[in-house]
Amino acid sequence: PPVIRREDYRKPDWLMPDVFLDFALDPARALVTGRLDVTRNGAHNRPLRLHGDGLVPLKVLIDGEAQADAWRMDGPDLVIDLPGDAHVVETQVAISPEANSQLMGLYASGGNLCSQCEPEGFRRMVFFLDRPDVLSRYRVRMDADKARFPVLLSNGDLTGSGDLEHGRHWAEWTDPFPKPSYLFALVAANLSANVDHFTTKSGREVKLAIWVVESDLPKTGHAMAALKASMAWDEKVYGLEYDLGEYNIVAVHDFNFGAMENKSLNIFNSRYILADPDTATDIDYDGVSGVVAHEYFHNWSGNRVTCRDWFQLSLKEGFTVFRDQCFTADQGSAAVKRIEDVRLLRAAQFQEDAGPLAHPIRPESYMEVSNFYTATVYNKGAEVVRMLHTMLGPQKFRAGSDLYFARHDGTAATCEDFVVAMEDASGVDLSQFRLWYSQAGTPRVRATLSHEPAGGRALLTLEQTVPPTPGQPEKKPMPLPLRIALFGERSQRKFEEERLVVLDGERCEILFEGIAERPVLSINRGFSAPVVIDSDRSAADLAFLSAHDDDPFARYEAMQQLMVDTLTGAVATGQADHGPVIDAVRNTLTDPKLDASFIGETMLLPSEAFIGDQMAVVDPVAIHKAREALRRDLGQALEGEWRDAYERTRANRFELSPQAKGARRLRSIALGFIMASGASDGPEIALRQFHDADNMTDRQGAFGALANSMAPERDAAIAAFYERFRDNGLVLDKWFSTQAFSIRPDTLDRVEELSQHPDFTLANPNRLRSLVGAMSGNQLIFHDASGRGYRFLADMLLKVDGLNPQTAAKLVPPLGRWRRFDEGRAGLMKAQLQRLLDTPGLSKDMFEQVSKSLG
Ligand code: HT7
Ligand code: ZN
Repeated sequence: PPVIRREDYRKPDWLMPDVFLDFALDPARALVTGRLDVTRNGAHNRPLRLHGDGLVPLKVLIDGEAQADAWRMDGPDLVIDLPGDAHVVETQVAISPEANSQLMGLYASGGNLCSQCEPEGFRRMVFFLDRPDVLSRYRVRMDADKARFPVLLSNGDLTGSGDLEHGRHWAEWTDPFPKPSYLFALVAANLSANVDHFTTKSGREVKLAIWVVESDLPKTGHAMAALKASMAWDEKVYGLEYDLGEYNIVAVHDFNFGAMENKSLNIFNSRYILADPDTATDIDYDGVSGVVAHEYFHNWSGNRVTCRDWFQLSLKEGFTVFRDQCFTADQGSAAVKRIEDVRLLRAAQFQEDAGPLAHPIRPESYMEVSNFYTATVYNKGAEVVRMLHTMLGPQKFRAGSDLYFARHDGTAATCEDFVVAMEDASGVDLSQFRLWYSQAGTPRVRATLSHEPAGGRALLTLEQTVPPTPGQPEKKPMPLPLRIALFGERSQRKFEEERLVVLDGERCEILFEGIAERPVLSINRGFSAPVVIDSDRSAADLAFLSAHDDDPFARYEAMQQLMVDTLTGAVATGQADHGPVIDAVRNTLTDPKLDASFIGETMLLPSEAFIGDQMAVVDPVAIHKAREALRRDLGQALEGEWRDAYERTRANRFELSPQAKGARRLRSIALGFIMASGASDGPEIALRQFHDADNMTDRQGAFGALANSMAPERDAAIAAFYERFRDNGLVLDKWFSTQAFSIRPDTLDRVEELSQHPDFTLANPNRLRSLVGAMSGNQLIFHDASGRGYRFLADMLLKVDGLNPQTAAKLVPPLGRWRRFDEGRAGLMKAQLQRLLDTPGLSKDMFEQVSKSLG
């Protein structure tokens, strides 16, 4: 497949200020007509090239006339020679939504019809200038069978509707805001709406509607509350107001991603809309509010100001993730939110940055753009915006964002435009900062602190390296904003106020004066830069920080580092001293000043994958053993404290307050440690929690603990869970994933068995990820030395590629980590990648991921 390069960007040859689309809808065969007002963009004589993907033109009219010799097909595209500077081009095609298994373009889900256009799905519905820098005003007419599809929606305002012959009806929608095709949406459905209203700060009344199947209406309250809170937050924090009279959200069960921010008609994966205590965990509730907010915030960061080309994706995604992270932090515990975001960054993005698929947040090239909706573009992109916020301070950052929106409203912008706006508004030179957009790889900082007691001085030396990544062997030093403080070991007090040090060279020294006692270093507080810190802090220093640091993230981090050092030491030497971790955990667990949610986060052991990331050669079995040994010892040594925590977090009835959520979190973690201690009543306690729970968080917590156990209670829980929730697809996904995450030795057998289960289907991305994605995230099981896990994944990928290449390609990366493993496993992983690559007819999506993974 051809490689598309950022440097080859050329402005569009033709523009298309106004378009009219007509959809005569039918699940089997929909007729789509596009009438496009096209204008030549600049002085040239190039033809009009309209993108298509799998389309056959039934009709092509130029200014109302069929001119057969004026157009031709060039591969999937329609190329038209146009004599003048302005013409009307009309085309018609037939498409089959119900045969569309890729879930891109117009497709059927649960009997309803919906569209997904980002990034290049529009061209699967109609010949078009399907690129984000061509903005048009849309008028859309659709007609459909009224009984089957009573609800007809598109972007903007409803400007007409009526009944037709033969039981059909029609609707016309007009969107006054020019937009690129990727923000187009259409829905024809039999759904009901939860309707509410929001009044903007300037007094505009907005009708809010969340469309779901009628029986799911009671599960939409949390999403609606999140939408209204997001609208208010964007007004308060960014001064940004909603700009239309309607905001519609439609939930569908078959969706390749989380949700889509189409102008005024968001389409969501139902897992990010539906929540009630019986079926959604607290994590699910947070997912709903985070994604609802994210899509809402796109109305400005993405829609009003969009991206010039797909290389600029992080312009909208990085900024919007940063915005949704700040929103969530403001709604509840900022410390816990930061910890969760950093955990995700390390799990998904640091691994990506260290592997064959590493790319800068603004990539230089791609074969298939869908492969670039990555943790790097989204989550590292958000960290880059966060660093700007840290370095400029909140006022200047806000001035920069105001300038960016004012300057680029209604246009397709670049990452460079964003940085220039920040620079112009703040007066801060961001020349070197631009490296964050162009260099891949996670910088490492070595921090060495020396103390001279006599002079009361401490000297901190910082050295940075940025590792080579594919195509980027040499790196320049990046500006790294590091929040730093020193604490007195004896006095347990912080010396002076925290400093913000921007390490912008390879090395720097920072002098602290008035340091009379031995200092302990707290660095990268709040995770102010997305880097790895190597320091020589002892276990005692880390335990000290975990108890006394006044930055909650740094406190969590110290505990994590202590656990990681203990576990990597155990893997390397086969010996472990768990004492310091046990003492530190006891201190935190019994600290009455800490809230339960923070305690819960801090008690979580580093994941097996993260421990592996710290090692030269990953040994999944040794890591698993070391981690389980620490869990057991923590469980046994602190059994009384865990039981105490378990009892004190018991609630009488379900509530969604931060305190109640924290208590549930800690309770399930305590249950896990009680089970790990080997206490004979562990499985019984878990089964009781499973049955007595009045909410999914407690039930799932117990189910997860039992799924790992060899006790007979496990089978009872699996059967009961299935019986109770077999008709609820989202909950059934949990049933599959919980079993696929199990550390039991028979998990691969069970996963293979589940892949034959009547409720398993490759056609639904959520279900696929719940089994196949979960299994490949289970380090012990996926990396079984026999290679069975690798073979199972490749078997599934081959089947899915023919149906939904975009979703298949996203599941490839675990195989691409072969360089990190011993020769045996590496060979087996490579063999499966090679098998995929050798398969005739592999999709472009898979080809790119697999060929890059082989390296
Ligand atoms: N901007 C949206 C991206 C998206 C997407 C990308 C590829 C394939 C399917 C997709 N559905 C939605 C989601 C977001 O970031 O808000
Ligand atoms: Zn987004």
